[in-house]
Amino acid sequence: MPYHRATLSTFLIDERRRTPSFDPELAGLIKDVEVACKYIASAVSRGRLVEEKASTKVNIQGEEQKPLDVIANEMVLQTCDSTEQLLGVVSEEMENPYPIQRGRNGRYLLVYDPLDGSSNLDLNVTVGSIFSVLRAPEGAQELKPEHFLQPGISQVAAGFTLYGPSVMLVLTLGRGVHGFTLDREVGTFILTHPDMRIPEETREFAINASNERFWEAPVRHYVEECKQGKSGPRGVDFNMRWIASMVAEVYRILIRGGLFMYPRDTKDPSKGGRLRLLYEANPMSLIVEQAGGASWTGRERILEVKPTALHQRIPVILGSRSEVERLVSYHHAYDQGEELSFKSPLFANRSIFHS
Ligand code: AFP
Repeated sequence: MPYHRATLSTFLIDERRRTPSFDPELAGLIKDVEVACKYIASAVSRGRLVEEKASTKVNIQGEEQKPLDVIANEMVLQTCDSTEQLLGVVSEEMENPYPIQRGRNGRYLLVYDPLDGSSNLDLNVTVGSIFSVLRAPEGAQELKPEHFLQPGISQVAAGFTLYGPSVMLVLTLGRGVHGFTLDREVGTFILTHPDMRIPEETREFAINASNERFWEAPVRHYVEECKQGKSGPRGVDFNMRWIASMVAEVYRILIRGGLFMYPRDTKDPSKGGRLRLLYEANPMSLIVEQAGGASWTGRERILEVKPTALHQRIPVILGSRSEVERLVSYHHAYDQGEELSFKSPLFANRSIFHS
């Protein structure tokens, strides 16, 4: 029994010792998010046993909600409703921001996707929650949607949970990435994965290949190279993965390295991508960068993108740094009018970062 290991609570106390500027109010807020995640973990593990209690509709994303999407969203709202540190919250499941009544002087904002990958629930596949914490504008007392439109580099904390064979919480406070496993018997998150680093050497990539006809040339080219394996320009065999649950994909990348792509495509050009900038791309990009990886749209570093709308979507290419850089260099070359061909010297071993 690992009695000597840090819990999330002792980790947050230690963080205050290690980093004097660390705000104890932020620690309190993270503890409330932890509680919400435990409630959601419990509901997810009960599956159909709790599902009939929720009424669903089509959400702001135009997607049919699952009962557990609604239950998880309610659990975050109810847990955070008395969080004085919070001015307000926005959720992937709600059209408008939700002001916290007791948080009129709250210095923080919470952004969350209560149940990512919920289309997998019927299959009993790993799903999770994603969250991001931003600073509220100084002196703001009335919550406004534009308060949340901050670039990802402004996040003060980000994390996600996994509701899988074990329940995990992965957290960054902007100083590395740490993984905690829920000891269900005592109801405590234990630090099991300190200082997570994305392995650089990788032979895996993840993309929904059914969208291939809608991809841009650089992505098609990258995937084709990987598929050619040993006999292609990369000279090694790759494995392809697709769980359709971003939390599970990003966790795999933290453990085994690799590339995750939901790139720009022509399927519905009005959307500008599949994944949500505030609820998915920004928190995951902070985690990936803090673990030594990279996260780009293909043309821009995601954390530097200034959001223009709460539910904005964006292309995402994240994972092991050298693979992201390779694919970004292909976008760059393509935009410069260079030929995308395996015969071209561009595809030997070049990147715009290390030419
Ligand atoms: P849901 O939460 O609606 O299941 O969406 C999950 C997600 O945003 C992300 O977690 C997956 O990577 C992606 O969508 C899966 O998309 P596909 O439907 O194209 O597989």
